Amino acid sequence: MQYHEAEFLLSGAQQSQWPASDLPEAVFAGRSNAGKSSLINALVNRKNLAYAGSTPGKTRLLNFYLIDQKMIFTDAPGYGYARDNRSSAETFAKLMDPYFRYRPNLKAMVLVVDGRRKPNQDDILMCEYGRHSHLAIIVAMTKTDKLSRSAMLTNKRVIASDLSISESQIFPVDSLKKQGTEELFGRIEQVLLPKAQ
Ligand SMILES: Nc1nc2c(ncn2[C@@H]2O[C@H](COP(=O)(O)OP(=O)(O)OP(=O)(O)O)[C@@H](O)[C@H]2O)c(=O)[nH]1
Ligand SMILES: [Mg+2]
Repeated sequence: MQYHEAEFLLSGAQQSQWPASDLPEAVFAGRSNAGKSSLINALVNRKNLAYAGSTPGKTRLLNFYLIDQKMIFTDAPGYGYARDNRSSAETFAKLMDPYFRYRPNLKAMVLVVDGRRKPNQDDILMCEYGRHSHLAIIVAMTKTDKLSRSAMLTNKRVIASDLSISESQIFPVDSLKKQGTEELFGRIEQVLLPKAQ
């Protein structure tokens, strides 16, 4: 496992609270409980950097992390939490709109989907929103530890087709055992820091 340095920068929602940095940035977006915070922890091999948990709605604000002194990962609140009808991808996108619009160093969206589930309308919307905002889209398919290899491959095909994305941009990961995380980290680095490769 490669070592990565990770530092919590700050947590906020308003533009005035975003960290003043022009390092390339990737936002982790996805349905509530899909595994965004656990994935950030797994990518940098830390247990409790980002706050993860079994109750949906754990992440409330944008949380910014400085990674290896050269890029920023942003953990976003989840959308689609059933008991909170304000949390559809559309409402979420509106809330996040200034961030997508006025954060020039934001380069990529890691769309986090639960590997056992078919993408829903919210995921499709979020993916389109990312494209519309000219972000590179990388899909992280989480919880693959709960799937057989053949089920994982089938679901990967469905996710690619539903999101109109190439299968090569979908990265299966198991955040608990840290399977697939180095490949995903490498891809994010490639997108955010193309010249360094
Ligand atoms: N088995 C398994 N469980 C996972 C994996 N990734 C996340 N989980 C579990 O899924 C639950 C939700 O994980 P979080 O990382 O908090 O999800 P989130 O997307 O950040 O959720 P919100 O902040 O509420 O939007 C937790 O109980 C995690 O332990 C995985 O790869 N495998
Ligand atoms: Mg979270």
